[in-house]
Amino acid sequence: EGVGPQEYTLIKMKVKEPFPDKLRALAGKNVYLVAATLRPETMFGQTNCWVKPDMKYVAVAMKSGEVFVCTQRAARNMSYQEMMAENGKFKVLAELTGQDIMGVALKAPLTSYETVYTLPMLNIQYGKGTGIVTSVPSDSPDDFAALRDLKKKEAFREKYGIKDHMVLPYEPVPIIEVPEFGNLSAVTACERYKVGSQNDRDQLNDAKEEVYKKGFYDGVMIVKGYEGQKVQDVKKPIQKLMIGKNEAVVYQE
Ligand code: A2H
Repeated sequence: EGVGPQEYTLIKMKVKEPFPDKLRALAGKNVYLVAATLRPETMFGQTNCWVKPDMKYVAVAMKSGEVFVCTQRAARNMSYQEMMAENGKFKVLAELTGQDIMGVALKAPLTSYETVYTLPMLNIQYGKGTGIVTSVPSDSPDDFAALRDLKKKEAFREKYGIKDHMVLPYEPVPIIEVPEFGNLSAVTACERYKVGSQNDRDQLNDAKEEVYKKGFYDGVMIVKGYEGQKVQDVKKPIQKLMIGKNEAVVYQE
């Protein structure tokens, strides 16, 4: 990683009832899967949440009375950022794996989908962010490739207990126009770099690099209320909007 701290926006994806077994004792509380993103302005295009099936997560008590689900590493970092009752300490309410929360229904901010589901992604790293990633297949090649894998392969869905209705109705949403890439830049980039699946790491890295730079410098919003505004100019205001509605928090590492 580079010098100095990296700032992420943590998107609070609210767990809907009924809670899965491992979270059942927390019923009645506000429980969130918290996803670390560098692209808060893309949250209009969320279609699902990613967790790694065999990764270990914890549900921790926040100062606010809410419960966050993330890696233990991220919980520790949060405890030094004034997010828990006592600095440097965190209270684990439940320990779980990604598989334990697979298929869970969530309410995510800004997206037009009323419910999004928790789905498997195999390339999530433990040592970055919260270990939970929100999915924007219109603008993230990783997300598009992983969602397409699930849509194409029934056996892949079955392996992780994912029902068709959690995946098949969800399509990339046009939210940002990028010159030469159109309004679904990740889809275009995956075609150009011949990304066949989420395991094509070299092709994906090329696709990501190009689309990420172009999107940031030349991307223009097409979402209602932000039409014609540059991505660079709306990133902070959209982050602030979600923070103001208690739908996001800033997190550093
Ligand atoms: B980004 P950086 Cl639309 N493992 O959010 C793998 N990937 C992770 C992760 C983890 N533990 N934690 C976060 N990420 C993803 C949106 C997005 C992102 C778009 C386009 C590009 C993009 C929606 N997914 O990232 O290594 C998250 O995906 C391209 C870099 O810290 C997060 O932002 O630079 C980004 O990677 C953080 O990666």
